[in-house]
Amino acid sequence: MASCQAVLFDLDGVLADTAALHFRAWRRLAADLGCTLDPGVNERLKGVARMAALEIVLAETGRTFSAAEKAELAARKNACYRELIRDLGPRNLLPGAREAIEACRARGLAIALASASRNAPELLERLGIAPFFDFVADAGAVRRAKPAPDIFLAAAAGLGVPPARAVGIEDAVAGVAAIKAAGMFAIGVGDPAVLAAADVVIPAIAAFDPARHLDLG
Ligand code: B16
Ligand code: MG
Repeated sequence: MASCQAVLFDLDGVLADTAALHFRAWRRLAADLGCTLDPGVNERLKGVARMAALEIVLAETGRTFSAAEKAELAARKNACYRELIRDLGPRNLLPGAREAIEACRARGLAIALASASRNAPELLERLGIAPFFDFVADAGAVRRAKPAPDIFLAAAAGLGVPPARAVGIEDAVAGVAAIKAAGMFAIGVGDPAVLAAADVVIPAIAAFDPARHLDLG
């Protein structure tokens, strides 16, 4: 890999455990529809944009829904999720998340967020880390969601860094696929068996060490 100039962070599951809150909101929606979501479904929902995630949840119900019903169900899930994130604060950052960001900044690396969540800007504010980010890619503005590379390419472009000089950090299978499709070095956070497509896998963001995991030239 060419020497690294930028680090592109995913949010849910990397910097904060909001994946669990997304799943709670999806579970509540499924329960309203008379269906119980298996924890295994959560892995498939991670990093997946809202409407695509809704399709995964609705498939579990075995029922069909009109476009208008789907729009209402997605809005209902988002309202529930927003209720769940209302009280989040800096204490909800995953251990080592702030230190990982600070370590990158201390080495002069540019930092961007490449989250699929349209709630990401609000989350960064609540978590108290918004000022650290040089650029936040707009999940609502990209044409194709993860596993397409669009959000990571938008993040690198926003920083003015070539994709080959950027590193992405992701917890989701769809996210790692997006980083690789963007031509970037991928650091997976989680289980190496699940994130087999990543270049390096660390168990949690607390294990991230720029000096060890990045080519700093
Ligand atoms: P929203 P990430 C993703 O965030 C979540 O992992 C995924 O579960 C969620 O469906 C998606 O954001 C969309 O979120 O409904 O808030 O726009 O992991 O890419 O930071
Ligand atoms: Mg994620």
